[in-house]
Amino acid sequence: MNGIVIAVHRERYEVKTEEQKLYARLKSGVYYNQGTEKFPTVGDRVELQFYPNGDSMITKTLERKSYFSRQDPDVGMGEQVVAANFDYVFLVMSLNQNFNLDRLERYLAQAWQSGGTPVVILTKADLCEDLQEKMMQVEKIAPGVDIHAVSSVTGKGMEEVQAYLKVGKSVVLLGSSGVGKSTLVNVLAGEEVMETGEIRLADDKGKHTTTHRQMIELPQGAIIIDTPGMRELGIWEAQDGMSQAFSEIEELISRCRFSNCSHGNEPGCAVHAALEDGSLDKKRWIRYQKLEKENRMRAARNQLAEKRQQKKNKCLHYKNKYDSIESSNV
Ligand SMILES: Nc1nc2c(ncn2[C@@H]2O[C@H](COP(=O)(O)OP(=O)(O)O)[C@@H](O)[C@H]2O)c(=O)[nH]1
Ligand SMILES: [Mg+2]
Ligand SMILES: [Zn+2]
Repeated sequence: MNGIVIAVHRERYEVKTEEQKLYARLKSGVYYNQGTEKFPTVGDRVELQFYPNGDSMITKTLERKSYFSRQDPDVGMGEQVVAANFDYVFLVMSLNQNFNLDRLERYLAQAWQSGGTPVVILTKADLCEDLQEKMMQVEKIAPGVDIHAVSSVTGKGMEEVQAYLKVGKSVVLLGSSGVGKSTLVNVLAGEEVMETGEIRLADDKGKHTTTHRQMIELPQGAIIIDTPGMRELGIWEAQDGMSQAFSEIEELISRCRFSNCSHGNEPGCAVHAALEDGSLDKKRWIRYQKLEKENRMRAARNQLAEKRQQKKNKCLHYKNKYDSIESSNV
């Protein structure tokens, strides 16, 4: 039987199959011990053995078309996937205090990396006095990406966003707390499907309102994925994502005369020329270099961590072997 993971509790998974919703656990030999199956997350398609009288068993995680990962908060555990198989990544940023192009640029690289299609949603348009100017700034750093300005108060832009929410499509929401993600989803749904900031303030127990509903089905048939982990994406490597987010820069670099050009004072440097004639914004170039460097350092760090983990696994493997020899000698 196949199903989709719609929520992850500690060791229990809520899975939706064609017929029903059920609880399942991971089959131990496949996932733990010497097992190599990838741990499922929200949005994952899984194979399972159905047990009518208790928790079913997940036996396989099917291949993902897109996913987001972060560094596992548990030290040495490596990458943790937090959402899978979505079509769009809504990068939600408000047009007032939260407006920050640097952060959006980072999110864009990660969104491209994930395999989903990024869409920039600028919220609280009703509070913005220089919408044209801000839209232009975003267009500059998000080449090839759809950008929508919306307001949950006036309804501006809602029709444009509805166009993504077709049956069978799924959307991951990415954006800081307070930018209006929940309010937006509620307006799109036409009903209260997510808790918003105001309600949380009203019952004054904001810290405890961790909802287990991580996948929300909208009346129009699309699915919204909102996982707490998404907000603190300590970025994993985003090398491919960088290339797409900064495609115009990568294009320039490919035209430098020397393939190992450092874009300093070498002759024939296309980056240098573009900076000179103003077709490449100096600030964007600086941010690109910064992100590139971060990425390289992260890759090196991850490689090191992976090596350590492999070594640890090896030790564990020998220890287990030794233990089993010991016990068979008894
Ligand atoms: N003026 C204005 N306020 C909004 C809009 N969308 C959300 N808000 C307010 O922003 C606050 C945070 O909204 P919420 O949806 O909970 O943000 P979330 O943390 O991103 O889910 C709430 O007080 C909302 O009423 C909007 O389009 N315009
Ligand atoms: Mg919210
Ligand atoms: Zn160059």
